[in-house]
Amino acid sequence: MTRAGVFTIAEVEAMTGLSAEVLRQWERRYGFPRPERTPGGHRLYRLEEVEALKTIRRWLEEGATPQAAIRRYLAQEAPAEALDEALYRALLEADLSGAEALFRRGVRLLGPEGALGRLLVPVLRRVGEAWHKGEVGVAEEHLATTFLRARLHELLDLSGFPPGPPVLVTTPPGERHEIGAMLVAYGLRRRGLPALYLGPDTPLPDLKRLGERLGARAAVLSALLAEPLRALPDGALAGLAPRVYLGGQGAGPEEARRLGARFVEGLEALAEELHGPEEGERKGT
Ligand code: B12
Repeated sequence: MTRAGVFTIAEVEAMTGLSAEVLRQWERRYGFPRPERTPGGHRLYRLEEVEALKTIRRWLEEGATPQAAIRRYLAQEAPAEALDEALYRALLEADLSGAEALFRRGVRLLGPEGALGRLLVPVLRRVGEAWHKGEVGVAEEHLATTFLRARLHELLDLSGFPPGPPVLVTTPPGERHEIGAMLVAYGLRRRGLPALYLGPDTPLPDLKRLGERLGARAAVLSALLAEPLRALPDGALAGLAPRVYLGGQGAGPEEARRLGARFVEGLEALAEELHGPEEGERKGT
């Protein structure tokens, strides 16, 4: 044994009966096990991984394939840190039931907001970045994004809809990145606000009409790109609802002011503003 609780590949071979070649192949193909490396590049396995490999070995003997056995282990017992790698791989291999089990485990271990922030968003960014670099095809990116968006939708549906004048959440015209807006809607609902997620890219006159019809308390727009905002004329967002907020990476305080909206940096600040009285009410008018 090299040091307490850490084992070399030869030791793992002896303890589990799995050959070094199989261990390296699984690491490459399935992202599990994930040994650390010595400065010289030698693999070092933790005790929990060795125990997991023994369990997986038992399932193989019972007739499971390596892929199914590893997914089963990850979905049932893996620590939270191993989930994003496993979910990423499951999605790229179109193993949707494996991906579902991994996401559910994430929700159990991290709670819904933790699973969104620490699992769903990092995996989505990774798939998208791989697509932008041409490492992953459009079809794979669509499948993964559709799956992740559906999980987020599911959580949004389960989060309940508090009573009161709704907060309309969407993205500006021309902006198709919608996950930020969905996360904002979810976060607001968790904070007791009746956020209605409309989908992305809503034409502004339609947004205004719906707001008027429903007596909305506010409209919230999420902008990941700066260009769609720049394309809007001065004051384009003013009067869409009694209060209009703009946030996301593509937005900033100056652009928000030019467009007639208030810039908000984060979810907590937005929820606080929305729970508070309107400016007119604050002054007692
Ligand atoms: C997924 C993705 C897509 C998907 C979107 C799917 C969907 N239905 O949403 C698809 C494939 C459609 C897509 C398309 C494009 N994309 Co894209 N995409 C991404 C990717 C990988 C992830 C974006 C995402 O969803 N992030 C997750 C969310 C949660 O993060 P977020 O938006 O930053 O939100 C956080 C905060 O900002 C905050 N927040 C967000 N909104 C709000 C609002 C308020 C009020 C508040 C308080 C907070 C808040 O909450 C979140 C908490 O973490 C990014 C890469 C990246 N690293 O971000 C590129 C990226 C954004 N895309 C990019 C580009 C260039 C494009 C395209 C132009 C590509 C093309 N040539 O067609 C198109 C544009 C489409 C359009 N017109 O909108 C660039 C943008 C570069 C730039 N800054 O200008 C990026 C950065 C990739 C890159 N490295 O080049 N994309």
